[in-house]
Amino acid sequence: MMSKRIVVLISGNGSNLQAIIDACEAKQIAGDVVGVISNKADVYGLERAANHNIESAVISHRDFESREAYDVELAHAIDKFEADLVVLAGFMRILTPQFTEKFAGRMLNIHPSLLPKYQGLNTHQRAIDAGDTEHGVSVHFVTAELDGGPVVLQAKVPVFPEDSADDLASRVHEQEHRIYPLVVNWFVDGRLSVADHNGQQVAVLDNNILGSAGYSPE
Ligand code: NHR
Ligand code: GAR
Repeated sequence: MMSKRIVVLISGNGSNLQAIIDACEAKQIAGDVVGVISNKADVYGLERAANHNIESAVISHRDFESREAYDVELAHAIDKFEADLVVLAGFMRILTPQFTEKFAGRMLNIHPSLLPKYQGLNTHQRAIDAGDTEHGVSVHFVTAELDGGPVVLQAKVPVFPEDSADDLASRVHEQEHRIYPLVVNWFVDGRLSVADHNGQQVAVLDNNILGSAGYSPE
């Protein structure tokens, strides 16, 4: 089978990008990161791409009058890379329904909470403020509904009483770097897809419909 073409969208550090690049190079993912697109210039994730001779582009949202116009340009850039899969890895711009429709079923996001808890931003602080003893991360398909698409896999971490949001974020990050390459590999291997089930979008892995927590043991 032809190796799949992966395009990663970032806004910052790109440690998840790095985990996916490393997994591709180690042949743990039967694909290649062929392009990286950032909405911000001068972020470290762009350097990571350059270090691996991966083409990158900066498309700044500031150069566009509307979200729609921005997303048209973003979609065009992704199409130029002939992407099979679009991976959001710390990408911080909300995407329009036209964009999510175009890449439906082939766009993943990693969100730092146990969805459906804490959609949106500042998830670690919100988990601490709520007194949660358990927190985590979710990989999900991207739909028009922000952080609302079908969950594929979650990982949990404990929250300790003295944790700062940064402590918790770094504990979650370790899990992110384990689960995101795994899910990307399921997709490129053709084991993972989205289906309509009685009018509901669901994630399907090896012909099994995944529940609201995705493929998570227990
Ligand atoms: N777009 C759609 N339509 N659906 C999703 O599920 C998306 C998405 C775009 C990004 C990532 C998401 C996250 O994992 C993501 C999922 C940015 C914001 C946000 O409020 C919220 C959620 C996510 C990403 N962004 C502000 C905006 O106005 C800008 C914030 C900033 O620049 O710092 O776009 O958490
Ligand atoms: C990750 O923790 C990811 O879950 C989160 O941003 C971080 C990016 O880190 N994503 C969001 O908050 C999306 N709104 P990275 O740039 O080092 O991969």
